[in-house]
Amino acid sequence: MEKKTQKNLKFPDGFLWGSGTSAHQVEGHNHNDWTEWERSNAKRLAQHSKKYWEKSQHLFPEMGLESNYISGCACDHYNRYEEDFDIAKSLGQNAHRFSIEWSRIEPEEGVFNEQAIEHYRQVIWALKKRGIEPFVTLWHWTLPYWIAKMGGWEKRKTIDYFLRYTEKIIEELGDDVKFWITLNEPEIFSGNCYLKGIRPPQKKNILSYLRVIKNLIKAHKSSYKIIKKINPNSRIGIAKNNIYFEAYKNRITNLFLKKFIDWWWNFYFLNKIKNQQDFIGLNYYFHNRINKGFNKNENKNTTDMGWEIYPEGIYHVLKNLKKYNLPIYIIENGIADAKDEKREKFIKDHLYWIHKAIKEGVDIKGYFYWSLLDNFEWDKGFWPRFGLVEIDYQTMNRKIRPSALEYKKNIEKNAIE
Ligand code: GCO
Repeated sequence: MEKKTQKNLKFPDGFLWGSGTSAHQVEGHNHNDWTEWERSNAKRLAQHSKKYWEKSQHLFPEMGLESNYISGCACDHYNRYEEDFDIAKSLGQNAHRFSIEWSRIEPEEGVFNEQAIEHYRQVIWALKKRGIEPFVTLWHWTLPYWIAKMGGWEKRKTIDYFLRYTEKIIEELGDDVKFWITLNEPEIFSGNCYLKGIRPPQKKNILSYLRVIKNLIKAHKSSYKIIKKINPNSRIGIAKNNIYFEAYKNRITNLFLKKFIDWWWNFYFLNKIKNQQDFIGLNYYFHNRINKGFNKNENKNTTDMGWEIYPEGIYHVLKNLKKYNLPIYIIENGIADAKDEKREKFIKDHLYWIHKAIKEGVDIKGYFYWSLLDNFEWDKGFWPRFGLVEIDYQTMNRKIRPSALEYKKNIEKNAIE
């Protein structure tokens, strides 16, 4: 009888495999606009969770506690990065994304903290020593408190501050880093902070929202130029959260809405910076079947946070990015899954669709699972568990989840089965 052979789907040679974190979510002991906001909002968020997350309350009782919403010492990654990178290496990873915390670098206006810069130099070297390629984000949502007090991204002055900070970082660390991500998810940031008003500074003002987007575009373009001037060989992009939008039942109004929102959410920012990026950093989490402006997803399978799991969406999103003719790195894709029941399949299914896009000519060069560690999930706090590595927040012990070992098998084979 003929033996059934399993087919391996190979990824391109030199494909980067990694995972990511962001400073505020893992480092601990920061002082920035978020830590201030956490202090004054923890109580409200704890109370709100009791209603909003009623059904998952018993699974994650910590969501009802104020302490869940205070980043505090987070994962103590600021002190334990060597241990964490040892884990990443043991999991076969050859790339890692992290962010530099601006509030540590410039705690007061114009005052740069050399010790903090030295810290990140050590972090970068720690990665390189382990054969791990650093992807460094300059701004992952948190601001030095003095900038936030002055009006944050609504003010044009913040662009100048960002450029001065960029210049300092690139002069100091530029020689050791090839891949830079200037900004993380401008749409999610501006939408949550200036339109929905659920994250600091909690505004609900369309003009502020538009102003912030405009300033972020400007900030990226100018910082791109600064980085290139100092280090022409560096590769620069942003982290772009794209959503797979569909029109429910292909109804005409839904199609029209889909077209508009696709343009605004997925492409507007990228179009504006199309001459100032060397790669596209894609973050993929969401699918949205639009019906009269509302979301009509089937939600057959969801994460601990109730987000629909829809791996096929990443394929469509990738195909739609092909028109930019740039290399694409998937720099975030992940799942909150405390029991680690769905993560292995989640990763494999997404890799399957990514592979299909590669086969059809999309130039995809890397995949970074979000996240290496369980961490502080912004206004949700610590209860959502995204990590390949589980953190015990009492002891700070790290424990590798079984799905991480499955991911490792893919990395070692540079393939999925
Ligand atoms: C984001 C952020 C991450 C989140 C992750 C899960 O891109 O939204 O970069 O900080 O933790 O996306 O929500």
